[in-house]
Amino acid sequence: MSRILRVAAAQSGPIQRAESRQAVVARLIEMLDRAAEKKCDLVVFTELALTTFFPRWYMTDQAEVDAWFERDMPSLATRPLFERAQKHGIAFKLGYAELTPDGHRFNTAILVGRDGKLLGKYRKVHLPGHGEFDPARSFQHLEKRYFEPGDIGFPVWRAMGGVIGMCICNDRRWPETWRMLGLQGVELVALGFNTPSVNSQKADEGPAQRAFQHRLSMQAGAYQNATWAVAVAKCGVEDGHPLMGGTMIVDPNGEIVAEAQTEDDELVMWDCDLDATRFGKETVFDFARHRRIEHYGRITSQTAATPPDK
Ligand code: CDT
Repeated sequence: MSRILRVAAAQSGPIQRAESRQAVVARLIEMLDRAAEKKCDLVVFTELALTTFFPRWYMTDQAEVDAWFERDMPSLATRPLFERAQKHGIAFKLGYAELTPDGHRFNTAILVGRDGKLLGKYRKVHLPGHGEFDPARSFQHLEKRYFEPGDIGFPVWRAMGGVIGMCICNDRRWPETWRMLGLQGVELVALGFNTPSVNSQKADEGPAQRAFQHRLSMQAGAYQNATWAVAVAKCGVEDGHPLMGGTMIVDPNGEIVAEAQTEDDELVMWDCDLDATRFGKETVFDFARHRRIEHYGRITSQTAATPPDK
């Protein structure tokens, strides 16, 4: 049986603060339709795909914060996306801000199967930024204020003939994320990102360096775990704040095989042969033969780096 997944990375251009969920969902459906025309199996949408990147705004009124969150999924606004995907028989991954019935807030991604049913959920573990207004930054990044760290680890799912995992934006910079997924035999990692084009704490770190760090993280994660990796940007200028592009599909050898050309709504497609993950998994990254867990204790027993006294 062929294990080729035709994947569409559905990059979102900017979403302005005033743009309604309905208008955004219409844009996502337009990309979904184009992916269906091309006979894609899976469409990967970005992180917080339904709104502007609201953690850049400092808010103190909880009602104002909660207006950016979804209490139900599908919600009234997103139901048309679920229905259209089901009609096409296409699976999708969607990122959104989740408010749970018992009042917890997460930066979440879901995987929805071809039948429109929820296959899996992931909640972002590595939350970047800060929790209070920081006047020293050129702009704010308040994910630590608005979200709790994910509480369900790094699950993977058997789906579409393969093993699929998800992570979200900043997670891609952490080898721990990739290895947790790799240790479960992941064959395709889907993620979305909202990455400012400039470092708010280092003005001379601009788009070129940010793009380099993004590629480095994606390519290393894919290669070192012999997995396909699909990274989908939200990008362009949102209310004066530039987000970098760089939507890409990376093969299990760490090579970028397809990349976006714009900072707008754009589809990037590739036929991902899941069997191409076998070689790496059975040779240089055959974890069972080569990993030496007796030397890895620090990875789960400490957070801060502790250099020797002298
Ligand atoms: N959305 C997200 O996680 N963005 C971060 C920005 C880091 S700067 C605080 C990223 O890692 O791309």
